[in-house]
Amino acid sequence: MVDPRKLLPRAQMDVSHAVEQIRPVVEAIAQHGRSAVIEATTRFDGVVLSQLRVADVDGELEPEVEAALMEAIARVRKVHEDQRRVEVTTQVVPGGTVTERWVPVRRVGLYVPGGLAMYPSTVIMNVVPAQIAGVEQLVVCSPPQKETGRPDARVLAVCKLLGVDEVYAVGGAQAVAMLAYGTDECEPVDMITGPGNVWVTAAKRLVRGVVGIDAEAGPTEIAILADDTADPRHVAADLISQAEHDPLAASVLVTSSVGLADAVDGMLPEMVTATKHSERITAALHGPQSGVVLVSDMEQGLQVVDAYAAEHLEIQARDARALALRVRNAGAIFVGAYSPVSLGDYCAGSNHVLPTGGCARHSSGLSVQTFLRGVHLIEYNEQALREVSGHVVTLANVEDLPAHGEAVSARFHS
Ligand code: HSO
Ligand code: ZN
Repeated sequence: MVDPRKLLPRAQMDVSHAVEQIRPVVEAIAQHGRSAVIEATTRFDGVVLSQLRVADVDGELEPEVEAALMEAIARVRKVHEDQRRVEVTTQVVPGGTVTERWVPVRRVGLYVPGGLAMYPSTVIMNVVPAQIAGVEQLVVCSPPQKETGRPDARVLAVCKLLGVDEVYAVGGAQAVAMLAYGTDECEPVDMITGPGNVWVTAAKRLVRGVVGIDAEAGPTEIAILADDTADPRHVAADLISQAEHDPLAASVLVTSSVGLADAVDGMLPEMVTATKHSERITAALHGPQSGVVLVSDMEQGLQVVDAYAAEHLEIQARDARALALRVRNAGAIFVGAYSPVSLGDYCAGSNHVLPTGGCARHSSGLSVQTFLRGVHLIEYNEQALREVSGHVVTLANVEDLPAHGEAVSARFHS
């Protein structure tokens, strides 16, 4: 049988090659700590640091940027506060209960890229859920700039707005290694999240297990499921918007309307030329990962978008909400004409760290849950254990693990 996922091409990123190149750096930091971090920073960033931790976490922001960030923070907080989990106790039998507790990860490291790929909004999308989950210690690492030896002023300003004060001017694979193994000045973390280039991703792959890591993010993707009621100008604008991230970004239109497909196709060249990053947008739109899929009707459209499992799925069609409720696989679904992906990137209140590369088939985006562990508390009294002991012994014997059964029966025969 043809795997429908293979019909829609996806951009690939070669992380394994980078893993081998970065291994010695990570190992040196695991062994020698601070001095190896400083050495790697000198080598890769061309900055000689005397101090890794940033002394005063603060930076300049224009007033309208600060206002927009505050609005984004407020909305993301509002949505994520509703994601708090409640402790549930199930009485299995009288005298026998199981309680599920939700315990936050204690110390989390967030990697924030510097330069072009530095997104203040992504800092919000990582920090806010962690804080709401109850993470006690949040550490940010971001590369030092040549002139100041400090991370980007906007990174520092957002950290200040969010109340994060432990920030290190360390970037790349060396930041991931420092967070995972710790140094004299930086206690190791339990989990690392945040985006990064191929070196950061490779280092995260290397330290996975020593610490928890979030998903490996691939190039961003937008799929739009549209019928003849969609406005071609909006569709084209949204396809362009995510193509703006990366020449490897994917923009896929799935439509039952040849008229819409033609109209979008007709508008794209002029709209692309008029926008600032037309070069990388053109590369993304012309890459094998982008294109138009014509379907016979919305039913078939649903099958295509499910097989593709896009990071972002927009539905611009009649009964958009009803269609959205039938989608099984998507990182986030943007319903109707007035819910573009750009809204979700900044100010919808939803999270923009979402599964890419088809991972939406099995994974969710970043949320409060990402930073919580469900821990079962098992509490049976003597009577409740006695009643079920026969079954435990039987199952232990079936698995040829008699000492398991004896651990129970020992309590009842002296
Ligand atoms: N669309 C990106 C997130 C982002 N967009 C940040 C703008 N800034 C991946 O979901
Ligand atoms: Zn975006």
